[in-house]
Amino acid sequence: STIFEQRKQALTQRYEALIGRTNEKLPYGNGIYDRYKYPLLTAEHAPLIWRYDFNEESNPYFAERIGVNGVFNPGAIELNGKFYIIARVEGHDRKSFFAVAESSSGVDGFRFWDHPVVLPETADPDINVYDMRLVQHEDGWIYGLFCSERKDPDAPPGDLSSAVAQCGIARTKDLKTWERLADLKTGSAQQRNVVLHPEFVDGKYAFYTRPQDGFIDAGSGGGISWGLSEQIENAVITRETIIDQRYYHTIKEVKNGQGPAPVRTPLGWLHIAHGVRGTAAGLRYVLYAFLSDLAEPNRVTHAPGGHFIAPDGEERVGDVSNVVFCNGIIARDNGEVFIYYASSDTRIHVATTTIDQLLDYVMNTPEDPLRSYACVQQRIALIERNLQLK
Ligand code: M1P
Repeated sequence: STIFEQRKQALTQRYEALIGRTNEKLPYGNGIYDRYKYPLLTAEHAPLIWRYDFNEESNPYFAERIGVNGVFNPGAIELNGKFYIIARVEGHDRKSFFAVAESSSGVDGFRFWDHPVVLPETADPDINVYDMRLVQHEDGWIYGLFCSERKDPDAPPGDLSSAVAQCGIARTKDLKTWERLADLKTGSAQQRNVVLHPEFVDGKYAFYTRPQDGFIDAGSGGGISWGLSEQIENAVITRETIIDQRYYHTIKEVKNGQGPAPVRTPLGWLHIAHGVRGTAAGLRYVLYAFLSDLAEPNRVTHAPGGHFIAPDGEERVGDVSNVVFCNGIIARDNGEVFIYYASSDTRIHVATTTIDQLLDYVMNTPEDPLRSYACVQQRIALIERNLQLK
C-alpha cells in the first residue's frame, strides 16, 4: 500500500483508540473533588479531517495541512442528559475558534463534532475569540459570552502587540446555529472574563465583569465586578461595582476573574473563579471558589482562603505554564458536579464532585487570615482541636 494509505490507517487507528480510551478517577482525592488520569481533550483530539487533506493526489504523504496547537479553556453545558464542551481550539496560526465536543459520561469519550462553530462577526471583525462561557438563561436562550480581541487602533506604529479585549455575545438554541449580538458596552477600556448570570436580577440581565486598564494588566481594575443591563441586544452596563476584590499577598493579588456562570444551590450561588499572582517564573493561575447570596448574587457570603485547584503534575507545563483556568461547569439534577478546566493553555481536564461537597468546602474552609502569624494561629487552633480527638 502507499505511504498515504499506511499513514491514514495508522493515524485513524491511533485517533479512535484515543477517543475510546476509558478515563480513571485518581485514588484518594482531597475529599473536595476527584481528578482523573487523562486529560479529556488535547490537540490530538482534533479530528483528522480538520488537519489532514484526505485526497491522496494532493496529499501523497498524508501530511498535516492545518495543524491544531492546543485545546483549552472550555465552556460546558448538559443538554438532554449529554455533556457538551465548547472548547477554545487554537490553530498553528495562533488564532482560536470554538468547537463542540460531546460525551455520554462527562469524563471520557469526548468527540468533536465534524464542524467547528461558525461564529458570525460584527461590523468590526474580531481578530481572535476565546474562553466562551455557556449559560442556559431563564429567558430560554443559551448564551455564549466570550473574549473578542482586536488590534488596538491607537497603538503607535511598530507596536503590533497592543490589543483591545471586549466581551462578545452570541446565542443559540442547539449549539449549532449562532446569532451574534452586539458586544457588551461598559465604561472600561478592556474587558475579559465576562459572564452572564443565568437568572434575571430586578428584571435585568446581570453580568460578572472584569474591567482592566491594559490587555494583560488589570491595573486599577479592582477585581470581579457586577453590572446590570436592561436588554441583551445592545447590552450596556452603566455602573460596575466590585464584588470580589484583588488583595495583597493572596492568590488573587495581580488579577482575578469569574469562571463559569455560578451554580444555584439551596444555600447560595456557588462560584468558581481564577486568581493570578506574580512569581519569578511568571504569572501563576489557580482556581478558587466562593458563595454568594441567592437573592443578591453580588453579595459574597463565604470566601474560603487559598486555592481550590492549582496546577499539578503535567498540568504545570504547557504553552503558558503554571496555569489552571476554568470557564465550564455542569451541575446535574442529582447533585453531581463536573468541573471542566484547562491546564497551561494546552489541554482540558475534568474534576468531579458534588454540590454537597462544594458547599461543605466553601462553608467550612477558613478565610485567608492575610498574615503569616494569623495563619499559624488558625492552624494551631485546628491542631489543638484534633489533638483532643486523636
Ligand atoms: O494565559 C492564561 C490566561 O490568560 C488570560 O486570562 P486573564 O484575562 O484572567 O488574564 C486569558 O487569555 C486566558 O485565556 C488564559 O488562559
